[in-house]
Amino acid sequence: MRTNLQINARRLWESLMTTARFGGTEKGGIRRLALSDEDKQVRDWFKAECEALGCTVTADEVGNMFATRAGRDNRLPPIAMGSHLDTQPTGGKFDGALGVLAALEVMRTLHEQDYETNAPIEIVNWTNEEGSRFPPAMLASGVFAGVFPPEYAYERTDRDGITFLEALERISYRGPAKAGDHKLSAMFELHIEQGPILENEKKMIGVVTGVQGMRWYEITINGEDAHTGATPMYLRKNALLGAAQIIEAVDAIGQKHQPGVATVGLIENKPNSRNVVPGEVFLTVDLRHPDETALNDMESELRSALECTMSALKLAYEEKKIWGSPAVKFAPELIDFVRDAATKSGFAMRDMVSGAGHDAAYVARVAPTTMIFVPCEGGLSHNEAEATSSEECAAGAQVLLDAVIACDQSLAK
Ligand code: HGY
Ligand code: MN
Ligand code: MN
Repeated sequence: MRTNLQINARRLWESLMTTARFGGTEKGGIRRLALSDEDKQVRDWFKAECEALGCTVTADEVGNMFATRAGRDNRLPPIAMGSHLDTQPTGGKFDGALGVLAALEVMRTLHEQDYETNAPIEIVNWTNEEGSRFPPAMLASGVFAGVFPPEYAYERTDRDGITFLEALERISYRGPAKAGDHKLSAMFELHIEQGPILENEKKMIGVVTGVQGMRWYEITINGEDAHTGATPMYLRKNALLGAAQIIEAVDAIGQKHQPGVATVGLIENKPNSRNVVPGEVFLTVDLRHPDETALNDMESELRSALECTMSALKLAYEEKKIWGSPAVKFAPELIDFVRDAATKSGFAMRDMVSGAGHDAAYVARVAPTTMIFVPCEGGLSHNEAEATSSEECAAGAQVLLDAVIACDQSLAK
């Protein structure tokens, strides 16, 4: 039984623009760090919108939010549509928000059309997907998938020393349910591509088949604070010079291993005074590649670059791999629902592997999972200028709706 339910593009766009005000920045982006006051504002708004549709809204022990709409057979685990509402410090309006708000639009459409599904349908807002405030990324979906114990999440601290648990309790989103006790029949995540492929190829839908492997490292370089005027060049132990050479080396590793990527994104220089030779630098490294063996090569090249750079400059250093998420393949049967849904609406599509990390990468460990991409302008993301059109958001939401209904009908057989 096929349906012709149509999502409401204008209503979806309005919700995207309304919620963009929670943490909205001068330049038109969003600063809505995980478990911040702005995150609480959007969570409260989301909860009220879902309850207005008759959904029950709960939170688990790490703040993951579940808005559930009953179906005919509520013994079945829900079919979920999830993403995240937290953003980068200079994030855009669509990264994460599109997936949650398109899911809300699907829920609104089912509700107003009085369409009864067989299985319960659920929207999930995963806590702290970005990992910008509380590293690593995808932290709470990782707890849900059994990758991390909740205590690991609780003790993660931001750069001001505030713990995840303190922030979670402060916004009153620590729920009673154990993360992961909540089974899912399936999860679909709609997301902007955050890269240029769909736009360059004029494709509306990305049929995402998996996510590349990702690893994060934290490096502390120790030299010696010294006077910039009185200390001769040959006597210096300049930690910032060591950092500069490592930044170059990391970029060279990325260039050499394309389509892999390698980035130093966060750096803290101490004492960061114009007339002190820096004695200490903290920096982070992000390595990614679709192939685990290549990722291993990149990692060992990083370690040998550290070794020779630091000994040549007489610097001490400490390197710690704080996170690794291996390459993931999504569920073929869900990928087919996405393909069929895009075909039904006549959208041009192409298969692709996600360059960015997503909660779907962890949820795929405990439930059949897949993703849907739509283009974003210039492939730009993690940037306040991130943009996409109402038409593209609506296309993604329509494919999400049709894929979820097809999944529900298939499970009912
Ligand atoms: O890092 C990532 O890929 C994601 O945006 N958190
Ligand atoms: Mn995201
Ligand atoms: Mn992101």
